[in-house]
Amino acid sequence: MSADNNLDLVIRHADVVTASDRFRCDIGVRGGKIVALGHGLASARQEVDASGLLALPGGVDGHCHLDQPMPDGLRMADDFFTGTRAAACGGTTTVIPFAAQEKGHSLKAAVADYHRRADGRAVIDYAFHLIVADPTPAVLHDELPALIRQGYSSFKVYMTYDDLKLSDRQMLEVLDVARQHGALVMVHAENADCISWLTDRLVGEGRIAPRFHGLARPAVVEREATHRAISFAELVDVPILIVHVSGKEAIEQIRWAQGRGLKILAETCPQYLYLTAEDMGLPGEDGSEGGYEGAKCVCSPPPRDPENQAAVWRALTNGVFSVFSSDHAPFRFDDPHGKKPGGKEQPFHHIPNGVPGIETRLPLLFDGVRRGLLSLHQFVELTSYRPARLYGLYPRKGTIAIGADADIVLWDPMRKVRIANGNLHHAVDYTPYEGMEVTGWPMTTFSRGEMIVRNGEYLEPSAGRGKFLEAGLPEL
Ligand code: DUC
Ligand code: ZN
Ligand code: ZN
Repeated sequence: MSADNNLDLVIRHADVVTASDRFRCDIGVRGGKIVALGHGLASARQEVDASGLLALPGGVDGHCHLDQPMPDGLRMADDFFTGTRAAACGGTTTVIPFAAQEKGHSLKAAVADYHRRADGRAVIDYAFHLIVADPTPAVLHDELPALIRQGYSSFKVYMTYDDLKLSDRQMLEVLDVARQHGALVMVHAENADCISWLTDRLVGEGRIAPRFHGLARPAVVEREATHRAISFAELVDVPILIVHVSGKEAIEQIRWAQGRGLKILAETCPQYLYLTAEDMGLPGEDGSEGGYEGAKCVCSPPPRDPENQAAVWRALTNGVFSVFSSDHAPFRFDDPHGKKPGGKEQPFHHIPNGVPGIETRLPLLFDGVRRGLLSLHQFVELTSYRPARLYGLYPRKGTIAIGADADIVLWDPMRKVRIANGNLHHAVDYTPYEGMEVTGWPMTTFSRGEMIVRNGEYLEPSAGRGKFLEAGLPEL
């Protein structure tokens, strides 16, 4: 092989898997891009042997929360540095967290603030979704159209949470803007009034332990809102994506809509495959209502039961879901700014919602490949290719192809790992998956051709090397 200074990096003997293909080749990288796929490529400044490993497109985590401003003295544990570090160690090379509008404030200001939080901190590339919490005429007619043109082409709306929720009328108005401009709306589908009525009743009865969070948000509450969101999308004639779907009843609504030819996309997350309502607090032996440890698994929608977990796995197998994201929402457990607001154990409705999972997302789903529930191609499709397309980042992200960014993960499909928080790279003091054993782990991660994790070791690339990605319009 002749020396060829043109290539910065060659990954030799790669067993490349994309959403559609599998082939063996060397991967040549120059200037952060894949420039050659072939056999016997000329030697490069850096040579890596990928024998025995899969070469996958780096993961695209299309739903995670990093350094998002929080009300009431709460604080997310992960900022753009620790969050993207953990993502990279988990085989993810692009994250898409949320620039969240506060009611009474402009959306543009939220985006500017969020850039300040990301600048100089991220170690992998990132785009932003928007959260539209106050769709005033100025937001609908000026800010949103301008932001879509500037590379923010997806936005989330909430049907619950007092500080975020939209009325049905507001939902329709936001969906209409998305239709006119080709953007994608992500919907958090839970019925706010049902939740507040159930919460008041539970609290009135003194049923306030973390596990009652699940009883305040039963499946029917998610099912009703899912159906309503689908109806709005049909009325406005625009695709939507229902995020963090937790189980059978919401899945039935989505399948029903898809069967009618509506473009209803859906996302699920690791917590709905691996956690159940019991994780929010088993009754104690003395019949007490479960301890505060259950707060670690409080998220919305809540984890349900094994039958629902099986339904979520089936829907992944059958193509009901387009994307698999972490919904990483990092609150420390033993922390007055986290799961113990004000330093005290709190009634369930004052526990910040969310679980960490940015680093464990890919290994937890890969277990479905080992169990024969998903093909390798489905795994790549759900975790990288489809999120890249839906959020306007393809073909720069989401595949291994000439011209794409060299965001590549060398994956050991046989490696057994027992998940332990001590080995993770986020800034949260727990993982809800502690002690679970998975087979398959990301060994080496390249971001735009730079090796940032080697054999599981984080190489401490410079914070701020991660670039902001202007998203194009969604490709559905
Ligand atoms: N639910 C959300 O809607 N967002 C963050 C985490 C959660 O549990
Ligand atoms: Zn949500
Ligand atoms: Zn979320």
